[in-house]
Amino acid sequence: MRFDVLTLFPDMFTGFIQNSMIQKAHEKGLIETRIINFRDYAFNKHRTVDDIPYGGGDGMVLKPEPFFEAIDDLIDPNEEKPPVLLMSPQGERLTQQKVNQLATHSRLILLCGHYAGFDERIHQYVATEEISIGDYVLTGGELPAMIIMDSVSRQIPGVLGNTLSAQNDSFADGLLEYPQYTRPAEYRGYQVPEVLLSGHHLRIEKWRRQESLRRTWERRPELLDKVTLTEEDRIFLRQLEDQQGE
Ligand code: 4FV
Repeated sequence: MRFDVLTLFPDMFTGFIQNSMIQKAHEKGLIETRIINFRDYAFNKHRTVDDIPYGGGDGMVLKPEPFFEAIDDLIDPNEEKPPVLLMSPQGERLTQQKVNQLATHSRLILLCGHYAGFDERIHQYVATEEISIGDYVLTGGELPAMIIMDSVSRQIPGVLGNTLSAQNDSFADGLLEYPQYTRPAEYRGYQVPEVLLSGHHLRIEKWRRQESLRRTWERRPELLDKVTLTEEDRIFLRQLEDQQGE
């Protein structure tokens, strides 16, 4: 997977790329990242990348030229155009399903905005899709870009060491993850659930499924509509409903 990131603040990515799983994935050659300062494509006298909004209003808008020039330079017209993702609060909400879909591509171009946002012609004629990481306003698109790079990289085979597999992640089966425990079995009087100490894998697996169902039912019930439930799952959820009714 190759990430090309267009940003005004390349240094924000240094720490992210030079640490933990992302760094190892680069060393293994599983992912490659190019951080491009799109001011390098501002060919006007003062290399300005933003300007006042037509029609007035506060804040500055990112000019179209640097993005059109950068994309012309980054994409060879003879090759298939990779997804050009524009981070913005107006975008499609990022979900694990979307992450898995993005991870099927060999290259992603990420546009990081700033100020009051992008000239609309960048949305329309440069970006192929818009992604939002949540209904709140950030100062820039860099953090959303890192979130996409991190979550997509986890889906690249070989990126997660063998100890960890994306299959066990939250949302991998559409449910919230079950509670996790590690040593010591008792700390300040707080016990690890006995079933996890039993070594009885079938009982542990059942407990974990039920705890995922319980947690999802309590915190994100809307997710249950999208999950394939077994008859056993339905019986357990009905018990929770009945208990709540008592
Ligand atoms: C954002 C979000 C976000 C808006 C103006 C940066 C800021 C500036 N991006 N999900 N929420 N972007 O707030 O993706 O462009």
